Amino acid sequence: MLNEQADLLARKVKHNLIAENGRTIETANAREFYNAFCRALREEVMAHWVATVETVRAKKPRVAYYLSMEYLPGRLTEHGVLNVGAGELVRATAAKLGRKVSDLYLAEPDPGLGNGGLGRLASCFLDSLATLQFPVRAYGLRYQYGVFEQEIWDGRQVERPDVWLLNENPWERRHDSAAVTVRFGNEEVRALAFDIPVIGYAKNHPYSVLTLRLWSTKESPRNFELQRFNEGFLDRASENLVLTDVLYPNDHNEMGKRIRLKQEFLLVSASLQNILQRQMLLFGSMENVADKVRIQINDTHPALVVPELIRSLQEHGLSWEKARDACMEICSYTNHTILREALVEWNEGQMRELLPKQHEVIQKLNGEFCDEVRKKFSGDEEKVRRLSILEHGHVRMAHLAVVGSHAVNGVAKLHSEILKERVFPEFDAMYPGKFTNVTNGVTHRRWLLKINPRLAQFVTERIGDGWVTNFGEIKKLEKFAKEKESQERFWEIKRENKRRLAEFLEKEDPVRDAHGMILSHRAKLDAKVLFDVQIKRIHEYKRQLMNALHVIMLRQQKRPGRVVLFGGKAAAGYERAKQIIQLISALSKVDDKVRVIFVENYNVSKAELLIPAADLSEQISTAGMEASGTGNMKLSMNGALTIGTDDGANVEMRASITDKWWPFGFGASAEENRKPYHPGEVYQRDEAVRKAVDALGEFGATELRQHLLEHDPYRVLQDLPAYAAAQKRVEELYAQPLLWAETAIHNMAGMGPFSTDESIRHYAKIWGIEPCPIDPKILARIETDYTVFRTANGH
Ligand code: 26W
Repeated sequence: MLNEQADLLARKVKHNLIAENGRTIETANAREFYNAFCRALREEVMAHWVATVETVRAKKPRVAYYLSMEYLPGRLTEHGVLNVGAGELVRATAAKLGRKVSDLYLAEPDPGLGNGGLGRLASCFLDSLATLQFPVRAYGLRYQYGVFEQEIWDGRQVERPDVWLLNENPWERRHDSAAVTVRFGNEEVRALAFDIPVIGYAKNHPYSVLTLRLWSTKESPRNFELQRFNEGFLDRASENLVLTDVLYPNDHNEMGKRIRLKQEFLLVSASLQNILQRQMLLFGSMENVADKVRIQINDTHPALVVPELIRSLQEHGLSWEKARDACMEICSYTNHTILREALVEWNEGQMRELLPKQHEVIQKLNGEFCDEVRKKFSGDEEKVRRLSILEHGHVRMAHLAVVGSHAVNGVAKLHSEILKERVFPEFDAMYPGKFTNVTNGVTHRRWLLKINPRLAQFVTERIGDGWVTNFGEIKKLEKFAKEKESQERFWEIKRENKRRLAEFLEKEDPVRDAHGMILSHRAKLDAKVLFDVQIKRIHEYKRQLMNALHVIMLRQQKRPGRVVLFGGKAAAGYERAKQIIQLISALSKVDDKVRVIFVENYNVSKAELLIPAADLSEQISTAGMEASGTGNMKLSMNGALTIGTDDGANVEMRASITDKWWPFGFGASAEENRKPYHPGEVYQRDEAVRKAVDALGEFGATELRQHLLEHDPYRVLQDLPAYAAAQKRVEELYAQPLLWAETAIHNMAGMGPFSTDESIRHYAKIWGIEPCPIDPKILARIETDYTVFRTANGH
């Protein structure tokens, strides 16, 4: 059976190579082989994709639309193959064609259409939505250049363009009939749709395929403004052509750029047109739109959907009141950060100029809203000013999103509490019940099953494979934590993963000189020592600097060896984050048994290598600052122990794992972090801290030192002594490998609540949608039609 299927697929790949690439299997290069193979696979997926779409079209359920400026899907092929259970088939097929599967999987670029947590969360959600067969569609932008590629030249970050679309992308399908025109005032831009299939996991039923639709202005020749060109304005003539060219490579920091505003509106307007067209097609009217459509606003970036939806519904004949009420029923908004500098505000003048009609709607909406506030708080003008969407010539996008939605959620319990009590307290009083929490998760199918096959096998051998679709079952692993055989097997697997990472770093992680020339690769790592891992965007609040100071302490105190791995990008204009990278790089140059490695260009693919190899997971943000974190979950389900503050989702992880198996918690609480604090006092009081801080100069970090002593806004020095004490406990436990393994297995067992399957069930309640599995009759009909084509091809 497998052999026959592999023969068939192999023939299809060969056919595809000849038909599309003009190549034979003998002459095709790696890239061509990859393209042909993926096209053959995509063909297999098409019937399910069409059947998913047609089932929804036939059943006409309420549908949720996910709007996000960012996605970080990671490489698609291997994950898709795994989800449909075709791993063996693909391996056998590749073998028949004389190629390695790894050549197939690794030839694929990693699409960097996002910055970090927010984008990766969106992609985990899509996996769960597809697997749970919810009627959902996702929209985003097809950036020509994703987040920059990071190189480290003599310790400094250098940004390189990410050219992921250099070659044809076999997983996207351009959909010309879905193109729409977006209007900025009188200016028109054509947006083209590119669809990417999101393949759900399935074992005992047909798998569903969701659509991720990405808009691009690049490919449409209409977007070139000949008139402007003739007037001599080349840059303005092609502005709309390049609108979707780059992802703004910034997280937690708003930049207020005109092109960014245009990008946000492009996503909103193109997606909404598509959504409302579907509504008209299925129901022939907007009367029931508030019943049939739900829209999720992923952070404030797509918040312009509020005025644009109200405006469009009025254009379709609804009254102002009906349009406004429908908008609030339809929209909900997720907040992903409370950092001030990330709360987006647009200049009102700019918005009026670029989006006059939408601005008018915002004004009217805000007028009504302010009156409501006055009524509720008996004319308290101070309150009105604080809540208003428009303030001092700015449009506050978070306020717009809150006013225009029926549900607002944070991404972990602590974060949602802080949102309600500190960021939007008056909004909460205004609209009781609107604020809720949906704790983040990760898809354990990518982040355990796919990236750590040995550990996945370990789990399945002990508790069966039910955990793959019902992650709550991971709890059953508890029973095995005490078992010596399991503890030893755990270590075998962890060591193997550590060796695999070490091998990769030796071959692929370069050390470069000041001109970017590769001098060498990393020296051999000892898989027996502790692998201590901090991987995430470089940001002051995430406190990579505290970790670096601790490395200095370890060395000064001649403590046992370990490997401290860092990975992460700094926003191009974020000077202090770049200084932190320089400091870490300087530390990595010192030959010491406490080794430091800064892994270049951290992205989803690198995460997939690093996470299974981690012993210790660094989740050390200043309590109250990290909304949730999701790397914390990935590392923990791969058997790393967390050293962490009571921040974001750490709090809930700790509660689920229980204090007994959470030995490395430390640091001030979010509440304590509201009290005044003087870094100089810690420096005076604590000798170990003083010595470490004073050594910063040796590594060229005098500015960082100064900043710590005078300001230290993220309280690095405050928590450093407690952090060092927790690290001491790490050392002690690592010296007892079996007890460490027991603890790690308990940590894995406690991760049940942190699958995105859970988060998505919660969102589905907010949206009020039900699963809509493929109708077998529809699939059968489509497969019949499809088979005719297959036969015509001689298969
Ligand atoms: C436009 C500037 C900008 C860009 C991105 C501001 C803010 C953002 C994001 C909201 C930042 C972000 O990615 N936040 C992270 O979201 C994750 C998913 O919910 C959380 O796990 C992280 O804690 C949070 O920092």
